[in-house]
Amino acid sequence: MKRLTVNSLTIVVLCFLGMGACKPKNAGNAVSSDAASKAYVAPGKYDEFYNFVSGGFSGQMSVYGLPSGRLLRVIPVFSQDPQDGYGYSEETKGMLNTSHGFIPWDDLHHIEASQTNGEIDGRWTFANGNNTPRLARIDLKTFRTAEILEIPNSAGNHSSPFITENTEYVIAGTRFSVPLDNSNGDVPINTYKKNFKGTLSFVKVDPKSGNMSIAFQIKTPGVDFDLSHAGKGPSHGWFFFSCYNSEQANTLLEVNASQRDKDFIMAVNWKKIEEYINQGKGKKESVKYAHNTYSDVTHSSTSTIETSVTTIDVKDVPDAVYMIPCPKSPHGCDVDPTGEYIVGSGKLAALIPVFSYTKMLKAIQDKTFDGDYDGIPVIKYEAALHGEVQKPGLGPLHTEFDANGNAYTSMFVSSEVVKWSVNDLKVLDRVPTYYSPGHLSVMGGPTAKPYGKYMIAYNKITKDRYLPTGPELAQSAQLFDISGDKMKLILDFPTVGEPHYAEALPASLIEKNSVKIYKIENNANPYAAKGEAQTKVERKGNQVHVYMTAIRSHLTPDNIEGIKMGDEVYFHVTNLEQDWDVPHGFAIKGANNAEILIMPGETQTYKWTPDRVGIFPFYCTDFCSALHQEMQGYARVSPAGSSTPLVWGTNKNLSAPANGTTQPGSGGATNPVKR
Ligand code: K7E
Ligand code: CUA
Repeated sequence: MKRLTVNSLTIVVLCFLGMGACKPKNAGNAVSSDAASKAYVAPGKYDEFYNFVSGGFSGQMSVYGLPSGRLLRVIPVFSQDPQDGYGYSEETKGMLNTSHGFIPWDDLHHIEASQTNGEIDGRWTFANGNNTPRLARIDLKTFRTAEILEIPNSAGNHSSPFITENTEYVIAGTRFSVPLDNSNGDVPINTYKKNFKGTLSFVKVDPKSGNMSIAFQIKTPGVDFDLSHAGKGPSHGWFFFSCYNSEQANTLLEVNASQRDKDFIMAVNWKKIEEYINQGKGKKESVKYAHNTYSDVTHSSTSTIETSVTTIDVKDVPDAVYMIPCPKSPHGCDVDPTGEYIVGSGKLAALIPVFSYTKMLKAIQDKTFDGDYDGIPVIKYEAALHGEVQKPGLGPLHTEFDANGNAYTSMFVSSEVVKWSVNDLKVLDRVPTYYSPGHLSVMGGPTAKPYGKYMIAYNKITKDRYLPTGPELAQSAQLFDISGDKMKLILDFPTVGEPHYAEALPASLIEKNSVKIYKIENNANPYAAKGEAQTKVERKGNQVHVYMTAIRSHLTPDNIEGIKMGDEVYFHVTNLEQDWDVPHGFAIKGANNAEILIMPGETQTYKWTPDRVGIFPFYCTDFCSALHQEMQGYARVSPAGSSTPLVWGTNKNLSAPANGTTQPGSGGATNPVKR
């Protein structure tokens, strides 16, 4: 959620009443040097965890080492990244294709790591695109976005990408209910109740390749789905979704969607729905959505527009969907490691309700219902309730768990983290955060076997916490040692973009699988030049294709003539290196995109449309060797219709004259240059 989601009036009133300290005291001296040394990782030493952090409105995912807080990488996912050419190169543009065309930005909120038997397996992380609904899968061997799947019949994919305990499904619940894609959307907005619907998409993950496909979508009454978590252990087979706006308001939601005392957690028995689907109860509907994959062999993306999806209406799946009342505009919906307890965090509630899976089942069996919500049975609140955490703090948002039966809940309004016992619901400890935490992350917190040890609060507001940087201030993470009874702050570090959810994975699961280079002999990019002998320049109509290689410290060819105004020039650059950590970059003056950064053995393509006649320098953008500054060249652009012949080479005297009369015998091979 973004900054002041709890309406500002509430905050002012609460602060005024002295019910919560909006700015904790002693913000500067909360850390002893003894505590801080726990976050110290000496130069040259490795961190214990990789921490994958959402970038929010940056559309990226960043990777930090823990406990040091050192930034290791920013992985481009839903947004173009000029740092490595993602979304700019011809090969990666397709990753950002959607049914709306090329969409170079999104709002990435949640990270979920793949699991096997309820434990992190270190293969992939998933991420949601909140604006133009999408799901992404990141390959942890390469730290690259391997796949992006658009979600049809959806608007604001917030309740996502939470997964089941064997990564059978990754979920996408719509935040905005809307008229569905193949219905008439040209309706008055105030016909929300009649025409707007919600959907919950169950996306199947291929256990081997990781490839995603939409198995089915459940159509629900129009509400806002906020967050979710899968059941695990005994509750495996169920999914729990918090929803707000059960009032079905379509305007001024801060007031109109805060009317009811309780909204809901929707409990979905997806195993049962699978059965209905297998019995043919689903309906194929025509929709349009993009499915983009990236290959490490062709070093290219493929974007396919899919045209149908299977939907099933909640009304047609009796005994599979129930509502549990949850006070008051719930946000986080978190399941404890045992799978027995479901925690709902009502943003405006002064307590935290904890539901029991066993009690819920019993209530369903005994039909202990309190009427229905648009046909969905509503379980009596008390019948599903394990109990309430009393006076936890103000503005509860998200809860994480450790390995010892404790829960940690972020309090946005009172700026603190509250530790409580899942069994007896007693508050055990509280610690201030600076300021207004959103998500928390305990190491392994959403799994069946948390590692515990550290907890991080991701803060929305930092105010005076760092050196000022003008009106826009850093957002930040705060690392706490939770190995003892009391939580201890040990480190602050600023984050890239706005952090929402994050997950930390033991380095031992990932480190050993990290890809170092791409083998040049496996490079199947159709434009690869797998050696300098294969370099060439070809004209196809007004397209000029440059098959270029890069190796320390020259580009081949580095002189190109015969490009003309009106041409589109494609530089297909293959990095011939086969050593770890030797990328080369490429850029040319006046190109209106980014640079590209090419990893060893890879081919990437840079498109340039010259806008004037003249000489255009190009160069390697990554400081790759002592003679990196020498890694440069020139392209000559002649007027349209001129007769300058197409010639190219490296360490070769090209013979095209100034006025464009053709010389015989020009063009072709390269004189090899020693490294
Ligand atoms: Cu609370 Cu989008 Cu998960 Cu942010 S959401 S904080
Ligand atoms: Cu290659 Cu600098």
